[in-house]
Amino acid sequence: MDMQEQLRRMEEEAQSELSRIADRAGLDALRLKMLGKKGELTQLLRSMGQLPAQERPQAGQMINAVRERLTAKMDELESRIRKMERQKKLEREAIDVTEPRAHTPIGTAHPISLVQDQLLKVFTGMGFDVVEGPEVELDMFNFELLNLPKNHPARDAQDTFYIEENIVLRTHTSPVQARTMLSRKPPIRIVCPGRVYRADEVDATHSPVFHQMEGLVIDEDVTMADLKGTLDAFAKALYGEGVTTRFRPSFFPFTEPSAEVDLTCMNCHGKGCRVCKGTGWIEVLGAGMVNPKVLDMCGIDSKKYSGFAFGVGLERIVMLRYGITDMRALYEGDVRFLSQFRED
Ligand code: 2U9
Repeated sequence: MDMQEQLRRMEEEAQSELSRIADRAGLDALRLKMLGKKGELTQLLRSMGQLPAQERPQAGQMINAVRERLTAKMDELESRIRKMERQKKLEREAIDVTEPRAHTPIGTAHPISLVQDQLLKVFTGMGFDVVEGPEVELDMFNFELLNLPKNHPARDAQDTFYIEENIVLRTHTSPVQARTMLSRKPPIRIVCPGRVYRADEVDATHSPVFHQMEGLVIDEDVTMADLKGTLDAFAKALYGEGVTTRFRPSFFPFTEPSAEVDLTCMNCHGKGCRVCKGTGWIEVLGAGMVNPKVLDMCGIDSKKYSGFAFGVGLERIVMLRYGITDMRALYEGDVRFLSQFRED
């Protein structure tokens, strides 16, 4: 068989194979079979050396023409295959944007967090820093430096969870203030929110774990008027202009003088109702001027500086705000209860 006939058959066969190929693997195989290093056409080109010299140019031209035709056909098929693959990929990855999504419940902030955030906003707005500290505390920071010596009744084993003889679960956030006084110089203006622990029986108004926010201001010439003004501004920011404060004398070892602080009842605006038991006032804060003994123990010169402190229980504010009558609902984690406090 002469070369021309061989070439014709080769092309015919390749064309017929090409018409049957439907995927990339098949095309690659044919390309290799015809045009690869050991491909049929390549071999034919090589064997040209055996032809008489005058026939070579024409043979070369013919082989090249076949190669060009096949290459063009293969390239065309390749582009068709690529389109097909892309189409298949798109179909495989299709997303039905109209399909209803699986229900993903969205959580809400806990009502205690909502109230804590609101209080922090008010105090940071007045220039207070927010400071946090450990919940497992040294006796020294929780009691000693706050003028609660070893035999003080507030340290009774009934009130305090002891980890070791000198390590307790903090019973208030006051140790955070004591630590801050030891590490910072006045002026100090801080609020300390956080979880505190007391060995109380659980009932509608008591829990062994609850939340407080305490505040401390220390500078030169800080007076009871500053305390009153600050808490008054706090009450108004929280409940509106019509709300004011009332101070009643009290006692805390860490403040002197000390006061229980009432706010105008936000339910009846002072007229007297069920919530305030007819008095027109609601007790929400404790406060006082920092006991000079405490200032000195915490490394602050009580002759040069004075300060005030206050404390508020967050649970009480939360219960008043949302009309919750049993504190236990705040700790049970029932989403039917908690989802009622979404603020959006
Ligand atoms: C330092 C000095 C003084 C913090 C204070 C109170 C008054 C107070 C209660 C409110 C409700 C606790 O959660 S509650 O039961 N707190 O009445 N706390 S003055 O006084 C401090 C704290 C730290 C160094």
